Amino acid sequence: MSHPVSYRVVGNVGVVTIDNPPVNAFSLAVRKGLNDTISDAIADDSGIILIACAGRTFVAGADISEFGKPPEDPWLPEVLDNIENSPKPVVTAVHGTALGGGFELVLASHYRCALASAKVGLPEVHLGLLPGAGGTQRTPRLAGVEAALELMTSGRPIPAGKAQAAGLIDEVFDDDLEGNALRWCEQLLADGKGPVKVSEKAVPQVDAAVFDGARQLLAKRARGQLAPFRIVDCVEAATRLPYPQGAEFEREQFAECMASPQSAAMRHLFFAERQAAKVRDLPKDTSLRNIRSVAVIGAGTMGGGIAMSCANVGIPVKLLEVDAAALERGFGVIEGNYAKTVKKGRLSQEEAAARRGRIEGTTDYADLADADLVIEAVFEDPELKKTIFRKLDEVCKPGAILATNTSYQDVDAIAGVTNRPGDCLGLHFFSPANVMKLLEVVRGAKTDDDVLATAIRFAKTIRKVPAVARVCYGFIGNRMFNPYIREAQKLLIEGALPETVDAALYEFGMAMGPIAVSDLAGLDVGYKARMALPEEVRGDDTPFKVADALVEAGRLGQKSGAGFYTYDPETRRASPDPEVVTLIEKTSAELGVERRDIGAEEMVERCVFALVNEGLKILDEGIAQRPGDIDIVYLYGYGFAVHRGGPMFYADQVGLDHVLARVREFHERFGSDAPA
Ligand code: 3H9
Repeated sequence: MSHPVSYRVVGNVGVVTIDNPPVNAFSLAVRKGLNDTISDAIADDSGIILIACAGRTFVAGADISEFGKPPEDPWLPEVLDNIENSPKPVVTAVHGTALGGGFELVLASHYRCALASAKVGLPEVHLGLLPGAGGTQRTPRLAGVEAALELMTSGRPIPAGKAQAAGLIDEVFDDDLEGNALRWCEQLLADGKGPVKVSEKAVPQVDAAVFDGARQLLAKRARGQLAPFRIVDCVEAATRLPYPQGAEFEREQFAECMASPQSAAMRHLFFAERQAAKVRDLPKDTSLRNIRSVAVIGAGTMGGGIAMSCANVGIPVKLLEVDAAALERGFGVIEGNYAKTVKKGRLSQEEAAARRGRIEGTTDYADLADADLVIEAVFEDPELKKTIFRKLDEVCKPGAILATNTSYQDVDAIAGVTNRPGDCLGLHFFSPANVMKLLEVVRGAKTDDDVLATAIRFAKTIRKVPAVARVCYGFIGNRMFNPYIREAQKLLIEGALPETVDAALYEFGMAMGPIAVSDLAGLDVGYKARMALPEEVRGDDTPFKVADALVEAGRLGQKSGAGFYTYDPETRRASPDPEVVTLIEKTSAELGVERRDIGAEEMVERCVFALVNEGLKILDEGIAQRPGDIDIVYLYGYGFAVHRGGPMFYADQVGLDHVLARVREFHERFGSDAPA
């Protein structure tokens, strides 16, 4: 491999170029190369040093694939300190994204410029880490404490213009980064500007309440996570300690985060997300079909959300409903959603109008003739779906991709009613579809390779995270969710209460407990889905006795104001309901179950290991390609705690022997599913 760091002199400027595709990460070779090249540049006749990158982006940070391996010198903080200590001024020029260690390099340089299109940020928190090469100490010195806290605890990159306004970037150029940066370097020299060390600047002082406020906010926003709180500690240290001691403190915190199971989990998810978009047996050169227009059938919550996801990225959508009234209702919801986003200040009125304008209503199938992709999103009636696919087969142009948004039905049977099963597949969105990031791409037995590859690219185009599943009842996500919910229901009958089960799983890190989720989804939805199943698939209904009694009493969950909990009509706040306790106790008595105290640990193990057990069966059957794909489904579709790494990674962390022993025990004692 050619050297990833090169050097040339242009006029008075020593130009250092980092070229380490794909994202110029700080691998060992880059760290060594940069260190050596800077020493050479300091020693030669150039008057000023410019660091820039080749390829599509500036440095995207430390090389994450090296994490967890024994560290090798030179260490990034050392390289950056050498740069800051250069007797010649050092300038950095950013294009693409300067992230993590990449942005820390920018902060360690003396002058900073960027293209207007560039973004900078410190996203380490998403890897369970904190900026460990001076970022926590230098950022508040330039941008102040509050801006630094926001940048690092959110991990969200900001555009160059905003970074300039915050004092993190000095000059922003619209184009010709190299030309402009070289001219700026010559100007700095002509003006007699020398090195300006950020580490020598004072940190603007703030009231201690700022840190308390940040911790309180994070207790909600980053519940259970270690790194965000350590970031606050580091910034607080920056306000108290001189730079060298502050940097030392940062390094200790970084090392602790790096060694934590949380960071291992989040690093796993980083790579798993990128892997999930790859299909093992799909040839690399698989051609792609163009998706320039989409049609969505059904303007309900799902169809409307899918239409918005497409319109939001500029794809024109035809939205089909049975009649004008249904269309009007659907558009009412879509317009309401856009209006809410505008009200929150996240979208301009003009942009909202443009997005809405891309969605055109129709009641005529003939209008779908030109669509490149049609997504059927009507309710879960297999016969209705088949009727729709027969119509699509008649009207759609050759080469159009036909997708069903079914949550659990047989995609092959639906594709089988058409004369083009190769063009068919499942695209399973999660509700609300305009918000949730997961897209389960369901590969039918006959789905053509290019259809699958196109669907994966389409998922990325509409800013979703794809995970590929084969056909089975419920695919990856919902199939695993069934045993999870069943265990939660059984816990109620054995002695737990809705709020204790939910509290245990919430504490574990789930976005919501399983009972609250059932109420949110609608208890009738699960009820109807189970009733529609053939007896042999349906299994034993006993665990659902309480849920079914609630449905029969008209308590359908949040939407009817009462389910396992009762809901305040204004705030939707859930409260435990003594009537439900009575019903649960009555059900236990009827089933002859002696209620017992159940600890939080057992509740978590019963529910989470049920997920893991089904996940292993899914892997065994080849429904999912890899454990990481399952983790991605659970992270983005079901609110599984990011710092646990997903159910399969969590199982590895606690030990598969332990999981197997407990699943066996639960199977024998409580009739839980048999081990995979
Ligand atoms: C850090 O810096 C710690 C320091 O504070 C302290 C150290 C002491 N390393 O995402 P893409 C790979 S922590 C290794 O598909 P995009 C990625 O796996 C780091 N590999 O492209 C993929 O590989 P493959 C803080 C990396 O255009 C390929 O590059 N930095 C790294 O959609 C393309 O990636 C971050 O957290 C890396 N740092 O997005 C930034 N980054 O092709 C993480 C990417 O085999 N990176 N790869 O699947 C990103 O956010 C996005 O990759 C980026 C490009 C926005 C840069």
